[in-house]
Amino acid sequence: IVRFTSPLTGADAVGIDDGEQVVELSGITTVGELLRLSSDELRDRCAGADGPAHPSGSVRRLAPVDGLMEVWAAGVTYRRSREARVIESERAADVYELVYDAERPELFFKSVAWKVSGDGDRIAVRADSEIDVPEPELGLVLNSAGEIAGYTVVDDVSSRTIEGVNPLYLPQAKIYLGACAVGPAIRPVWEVADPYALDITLTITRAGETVWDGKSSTSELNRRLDDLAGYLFRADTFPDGAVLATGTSLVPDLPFTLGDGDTVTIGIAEVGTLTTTVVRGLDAM
Ligand code: DO4
Ligand code: MG
Repeated sequence: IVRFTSPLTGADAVGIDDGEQVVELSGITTVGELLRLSSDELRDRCAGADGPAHPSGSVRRLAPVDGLMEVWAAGVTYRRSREARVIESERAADVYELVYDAERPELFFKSVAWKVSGDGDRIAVRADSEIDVPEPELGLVLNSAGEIAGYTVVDDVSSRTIEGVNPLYLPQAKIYLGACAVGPAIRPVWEVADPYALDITLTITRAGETVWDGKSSTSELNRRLDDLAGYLFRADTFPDGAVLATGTSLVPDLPFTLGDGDTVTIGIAEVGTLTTTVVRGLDAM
């Protein structure tokens, strides 16, 4: 499922991309509208796509997040994330140790829809931070009933400098313009046989050279996906659905940091590849 600029009208559109062509879903203009449907209704709606068709490579994809959709994220759901945060936070290390094993997961708000970057867009590191990293994460696309409707790729771009000083600074480390990228598409839930067996890769290139790369798998996740979604919907409503990033398992060793002009490529098997370019500071976004 892709959100894109219609070459016919120039307006935002939603369609089904089979790799060769994108077929518009007539009567639907936002992903949020699709996420008001149940998973069964969504499946029927996708199978019946009958709008204008465009060659797959010819449409500009937009982040598949719009309307009233919100992006949320889970934290410390992989051992590697716990380890890296214990090292960087020193005196507050217990906070991360405790939440890794706690029944209630860490969930935090990440972005409103209109601020989300898509595939081919820019992401940003803060000008008041020294160590900044991408966080490649499997994103759950949740419908308004809280069901997993599909999967996407999320980059939970983060300032390690700011979070490392004090975990109470987490919103400043995690929520700012350019800190959230989602895309390039939504892979429907019925097309992914086992979401706990997906390879995740991260490649960071600088002036054409790879400066960091790594690989992990959702098999290392310390939580159940339905459980994370259940906590998000326990005491809140999402009329247009939500994206919930499920935590990172790839964290470069200190003192690696993203730099201005870096290219970040995140691949999740069966879900997609999200590529963005880093800029430094608000003025460059
Ligand atoms: O606990 C802070 C954030 C953790 C996080 O974003 C992650 O584990 O991916
Ligand atoms: Mg994260």
